[in-house]
Amino acid sequence: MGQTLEAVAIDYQTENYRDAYSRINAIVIEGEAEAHSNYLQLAELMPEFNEELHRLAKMEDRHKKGFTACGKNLNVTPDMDFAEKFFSELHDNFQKAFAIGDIVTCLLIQSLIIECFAIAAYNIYIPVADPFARKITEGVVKDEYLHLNFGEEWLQDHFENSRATLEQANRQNLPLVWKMLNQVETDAKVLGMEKEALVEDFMIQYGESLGKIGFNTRDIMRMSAMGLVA
Ligand code: Y39
Ligand code: FE
Ligand code: FE
Ligand code: FE
Repeated sequence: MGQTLEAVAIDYQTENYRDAYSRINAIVIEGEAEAHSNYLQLAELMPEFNEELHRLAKMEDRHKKGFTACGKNLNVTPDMDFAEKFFSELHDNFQKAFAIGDIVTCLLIQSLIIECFAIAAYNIYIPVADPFARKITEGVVKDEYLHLNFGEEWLQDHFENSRATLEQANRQNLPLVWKMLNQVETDAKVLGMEKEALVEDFMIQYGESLGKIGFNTRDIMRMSAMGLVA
């Protein structure tokens, strides 16, 4: 895509850049912290994967530390209040699903939706990041594919029993992603990240995952459209 080919000079020290970074950086830090906690909660629901899920949780904690360093490196104070609100609806839906032991919905929210969101955002960020953040983000994004893969494999193995719940959880949570993207569109653009590129990468990744799990093309089209009408 054009974004990776055009060499756009970005001044990482401007007030404008650092102001936008205070929100995007906070979102990423909060997202990693919640992902850490979500995998620990998933471990409670899936004791047979306890060790693996603790390993994934530990990676998320490392990611959080890495991105915290990225903010410090630019002398930015992350706006954590903004970030907490940003994730609150997805967070609440995960907690509600956890409370009733709904593994399928928890996996859809964390391992599919949030991981695909992270993969899209990090891949789009890498070419426009400052050199310090670029190195960290390159390391992080590799792990996010492992997290996505965990959810894909389990849901693939339990597809027939999960299908209806996945459709329902998709209907409830995909619209939140578009709402979240709209909230950060302006800030992301200041960082050199176009909303169209984020949406495109998210949809490609998410659609591919639904396909791996067992949905057909028609299902994937229908499920993807859920977000767009919200
Ligand atoms: O699994 C993970 O590590 C995911 C928590 C991290 C999500 C990060 C969310 C990134 C959204 C950034 C939006 C920038 C435009
Ligand atoms: Fe593109
Ligand atoms: Fe992560
Ligand atoms: Fe992750």
